[in-house]
Parts: sequence; structure tokens; C-alpha cells
Amino acid sequence: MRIILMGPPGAGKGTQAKVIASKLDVPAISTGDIFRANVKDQTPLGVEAKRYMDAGDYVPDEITNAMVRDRIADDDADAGFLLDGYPRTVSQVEELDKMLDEDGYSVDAVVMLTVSAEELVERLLNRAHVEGRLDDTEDVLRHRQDVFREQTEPLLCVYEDRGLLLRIDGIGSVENVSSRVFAELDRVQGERAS
Ligand code: B4P
Repeated sequence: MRIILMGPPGAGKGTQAKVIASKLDVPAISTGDIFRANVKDQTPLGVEAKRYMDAGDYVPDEITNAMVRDRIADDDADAGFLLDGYPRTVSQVEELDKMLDEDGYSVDAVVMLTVSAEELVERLLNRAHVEGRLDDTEDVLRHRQDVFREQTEPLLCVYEDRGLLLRIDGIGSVENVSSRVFAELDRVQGERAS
């Protein structure tokens, strides 16, 4: 399966991506994690991305798209993958469509984790204490929520119109949220098979 995992910052994309990808036996590809690894290693990509990430802005589409194109061309992504945090802009949707189309594939499902604004802020301030991420401070957090609303929420309509969007309640234990995701994926697969 080729699945996209969406949700506002702190919705639990990274947390759920690991569980879902492991069960489906596909790689979880997180653009945020790839950027953070590059920042840590101080690669040219990391130096460029850091400027945007620390401010809570999206890294420019050209950089992000090229990075994803390279990653999904790896052998381990041949049989499917879970994209965590990509696409986040309309331009990234168009580019992903092209990448998949070139190989005769398409997106199978888009999982959107929904979480209230208060819970998001609480989770991320908590993560700030644990991980010390520079983009988890209160001001940057608010900006990241705005960027999500302006640039990423419009994607929901795009995938809803294609009949691919699955809205999942992201509140509750990690296990409960995963169970809801699997139940919806099973339901959709069942419907498509019949
Ligand atoms: P990401 O790494 O995607 O980070 P995120 O949105 O903050 O986190 P996520 O939703 O994965 O939450 P998590 O599971 O950690 O992006 C970081 C930055 O990278 C972006 O701001 C941007 O600059 C750049 N970037 C990434 N992709 C890009 C793209 N496509 N285009 C341009 N730029 C891009 O969970 C959050 C916290 O909640 C954790 O502490 C977790 O333990 C906790 N949690 C999770 N599930 C929970 C639950 N059920 N209950 C309670 N707590 C829970």
C-alpha cells in the first residue's frame, strides 16, 4: 500500500507512522526525520532546512520534493510506503502524483489524524521538555499551527474529492489511535475488494 499520514504538528504522525508501517511491512518515510538527520550531520541540505524549521516554516518545495523523489526510488519502497508529513502543500501533491504516475502507481489512502488545538499545544510543550526541539517553543508552535491551516488544510479537500481521505480521531492512547487507523484501512480495503 501507498499511504499518506497527515495531521497538524503534534497530532502523532511520527508516533503512528512507526506502528502502521511496521504492521504493513513498508518503510515509514518521514520528511521531518530526514531533515532532522541532515541538520544533525550538518549536511548542506541540513544547513538550508534548519533556517526554515527553526522558524516553524515549511522547507521550500523544490528541496523537499527532490528529497522524497530520491527516497521513494530506494528498493525498500518498491512494494509500498507510508509517507509521514509529506505532502504538505498543493505543489507537493502535484509532484507526488507525478512521481507515482511515472511508475504506474497512485496513493491508496490518506489518513488524517484529528486532534484539538489545546491537546496539540500540550503535547508539543511536553515534547519540548523531553526532546528540546527548537521548533517546539510556544511562539514557533503557534506559527506552525497557522502554516498548517493555511498551506496543508486545503489538501484535505483534494484527497476527499478523490475518495481517499480517512479522518481518524487522534485523541486517546497510542494503541487506541492505531486500532482506529487499522479498522478504517481494513474497511476501505474490504470495500474496494468487493
Ligand atoms: P514533523 O517532524 O513532521 O513534526 P511534527 O508535525 O511536529 O510532529 P508529529 O505530528 O509527527 O508528532 P509526534 O508523533 O512527534 O515536521 C517538523 C518540521 O519539518 C516542519 O515544521 C517543517 O519545517 C519540516 N517539514 C517536514 N515535512 C515537510 C514537508 N513535507 N514540506 C516542508 N517542510 C517539511 O507527536 C507529538 C508528541 O505527541 C510527541 O511527544 C508524542 O509522544 C506525543 N503523542 C503522540 N501520540 C500521542 C497520543 N495518542 N496521546 C498523547 N500524546 C501523544
